[in-house]
Amino acid sequence: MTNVKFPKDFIWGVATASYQIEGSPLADGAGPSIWHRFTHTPGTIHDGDTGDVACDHYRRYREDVALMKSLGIKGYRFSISWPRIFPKGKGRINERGLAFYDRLIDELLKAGITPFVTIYHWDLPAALQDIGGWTNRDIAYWFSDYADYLFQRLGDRVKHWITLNEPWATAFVGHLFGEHAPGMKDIFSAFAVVHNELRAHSKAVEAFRDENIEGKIGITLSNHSMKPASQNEKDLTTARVAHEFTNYPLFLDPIYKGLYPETLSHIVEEYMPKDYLQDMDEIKRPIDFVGINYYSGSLVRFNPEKPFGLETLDHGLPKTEMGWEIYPEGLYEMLKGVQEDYDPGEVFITENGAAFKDVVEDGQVHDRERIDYLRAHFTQAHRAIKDGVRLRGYFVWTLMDNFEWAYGYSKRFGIVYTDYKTQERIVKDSGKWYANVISENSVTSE
Ligand code: IFM
Repeated sequence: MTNVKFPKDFIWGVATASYQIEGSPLADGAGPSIWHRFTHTPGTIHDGDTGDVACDHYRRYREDVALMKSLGIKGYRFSISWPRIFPKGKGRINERGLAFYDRLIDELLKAGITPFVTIYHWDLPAALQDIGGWTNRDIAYWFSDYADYLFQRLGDRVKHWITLNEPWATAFVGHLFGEHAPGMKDIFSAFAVVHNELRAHSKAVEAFRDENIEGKIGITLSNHSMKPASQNEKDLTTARVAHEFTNYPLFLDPIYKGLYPETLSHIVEEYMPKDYLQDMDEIKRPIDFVGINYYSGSLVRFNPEKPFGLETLDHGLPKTEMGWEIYPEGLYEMLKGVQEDYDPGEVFITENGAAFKDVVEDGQVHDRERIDYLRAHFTQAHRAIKDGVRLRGYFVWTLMDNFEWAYGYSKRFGIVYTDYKTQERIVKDSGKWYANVISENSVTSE
């Protein structure tokens, strides 16, 4: 058994997102989001689930903050629902929507928990979708105006801002695979979205700097380890392209270098919006930290029969309830890669966690597998710190079981169990274990 100690001031946190937990999507003058519309479209979501109630956090946030406090949580990453603040995405402001986040932030600060605000975690105002959503170039202005308003109103208390959560998923799961809102299946739209997300991110960072408020701003990116299945030249190149396309390089190369990743750009050039190169200088803009989301990994092999010659294979490792292989070393690879490739001032793991089939027995949830999963990933995070990564915090996905997008409520990722009938929260064994990790600031590996 070895015990690894984390740096003093390391931020142990949990993460959530507005549509996944809040419920009351139209309360207090909010406009509908694309997710509200999508979930109310038959056939889109497992079992016809919606976010209408979710964890009822909009009304129970005080109890949820108290719960976090009782676990010793130091940081809370949550997202703000754009259509609560701007019901039509732009123009008229809805003060009652903002008031909810005002109260939440005050409650967190009172509990000694540092707020990390994600400005966009997928719930675009439906009114903006009606005029093209993320495919419309003007979204860079709509988004930065929205972000700027948050900086002005909440920037006295929020010191960590994340512009976008997993822009890859918005572009490809939402616009190419059609599994997420807005449910489109068009490759040209998907690449236009990537580009407009980068433009919007950059404009918001510019607005943040112009406000001259104290605080840090970054972006959160999804990652899936893509290791070559062999040392064969073709497998190596395919794995490289898969990494550039699926992971942080697709967004961080433009942000840090003003270019899309080299190998990839030759392949996808034809799908990029016309004249995209003219925007690259503006996209390149310093950020203060990078947020890494990491869950799983695959092996990559070249197969000419597959689109772009890309075939992914299992490592042969155990899987979570999502069917995702548990590959903790991939977290180390991502952290190390980000530090070496861009040398960001700070790095946060903004999401990591796992879904398992949880059962309540005598009022308890013995989720041994989740503890093992987290322990293995914490250990890799520690290894990365030892090897020079400026990792400052770790946000477990997620505080409590919630609406897992197209999977509805069928997948449970929480360290707290949500009983959706009664809204009772039950701290799982993993939650108790995590509380102990936080209080000791260390992890014991078996
Ligand atoms: O639930 C999601 C979250 O909204 C974004 N990252 C991945 C999580 C698990 O699928």
